[in-house]
Amino acid sequence: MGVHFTEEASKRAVYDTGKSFAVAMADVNKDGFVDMFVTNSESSNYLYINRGAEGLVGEYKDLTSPNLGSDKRASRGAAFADINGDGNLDLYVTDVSEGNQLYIGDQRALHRSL
Ligand SMILES: [Ca+2]
Ligand SMILES: [Ca+2]
Repeated sequence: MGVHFTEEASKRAVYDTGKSFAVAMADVNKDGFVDMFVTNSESSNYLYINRGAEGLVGEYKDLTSPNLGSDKRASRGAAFADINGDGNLDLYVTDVSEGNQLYIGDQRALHRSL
């Protein structure tokens, strides 16, 4: 008896061809469904929002925005936590080329903290 997994990245719209290093999962928009952030090197990082609120649980839409590492950074790790205690998740991304990034979330979006 074991656990069987089926690969469904493209079926669930969480497929990109970047050189991915890490994934952080959390309910970023507080709709009750787990969202996904993927770090890439030499291409954009991706923020995928779970479409559970639309009745498509476990299927995703790409909500990557230019402020989440759409440049040619070399992102490696990522973690979500509410670091400023406002009730919204924030995101810390490690980067081996241009410094780590801290993004402050407001439930609707994550904004780079300068
Ligand atoms: Ca969510
Ligand atoms: Ca916060």
